[in-house]
Amino acid sequence: MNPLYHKASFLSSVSNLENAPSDHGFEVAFAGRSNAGKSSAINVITQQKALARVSKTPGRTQLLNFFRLDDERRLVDLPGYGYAKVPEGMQTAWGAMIEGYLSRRRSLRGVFLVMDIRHPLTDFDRRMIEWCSHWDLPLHIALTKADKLSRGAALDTLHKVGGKLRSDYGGAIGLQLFSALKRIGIDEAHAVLDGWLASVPLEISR
Ligand SMILES: Nc1nc2c(ncn2[C@@H]2O[C@H](COP(=O)(O)OP(=O)(O)OP(=O)(O)O)[C@@H](O)[C@H]2O)c(=O)[nH]1
Ligand SMILES: [Mg+2]
Repeated sequence: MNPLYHKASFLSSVSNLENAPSDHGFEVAFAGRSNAGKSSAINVITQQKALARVSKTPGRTQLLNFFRLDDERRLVDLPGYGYAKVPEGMQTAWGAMIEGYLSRRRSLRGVFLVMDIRHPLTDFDRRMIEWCSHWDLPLHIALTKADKLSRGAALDTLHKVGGKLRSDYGGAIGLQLFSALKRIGIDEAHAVLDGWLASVPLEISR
């Protein structure tokens, strides 16, 4: 594993883009439905138990949470979408904030979209995929909680979702199995993030 990830530290939580950290360098955003497992994915990818807050109550992360990897690189935990109990006004505000972030954030190098393998490609996921394609943002999808299915069923879902992505959006979207609990797909996720973040020399470890 690139030592960069293990050095991740909390930078800031913001409720609007104006307060986000300076927009330089390279950033990867973790997006997905509420409760899909975004924060858990960030923790296991950075090998830290509680960097991003994991919650049993969906819809808790309403802020953009920035994590610093080094002076030039960050991970961002985006607020989860599509939680039914969130009032409609808040859903609209969510959409505006995410859309603003995706369209204006110049350091954004890619979107890591987390989908619960048992509920892939919801309407909200599709909206996110369309936004990414609209703004030419590289997109990679992790089907997480793969531990909830047998290996065979997980692979079956992987192939079905892959087929749908190809037929609906063409071939440019990465797709993998993932589990924060059983640590499935961590190397694959690191390789994707390395590709998006490693366009400048790695910070020399001190
Ligand atoms: N079995 C299993 N449970 C997981 C996995 N990843 C996350 N969970 C659980 O799913 C729930 C939600 O996880 P979070 O990481 O908080 O999800 P989130 O997408 O950040 O949710 P919000 O911040 O509310 O949008 C928690 O109870 C986690 O423990 C996984 O790979 N396997
Ligand atoms: Mg979260």
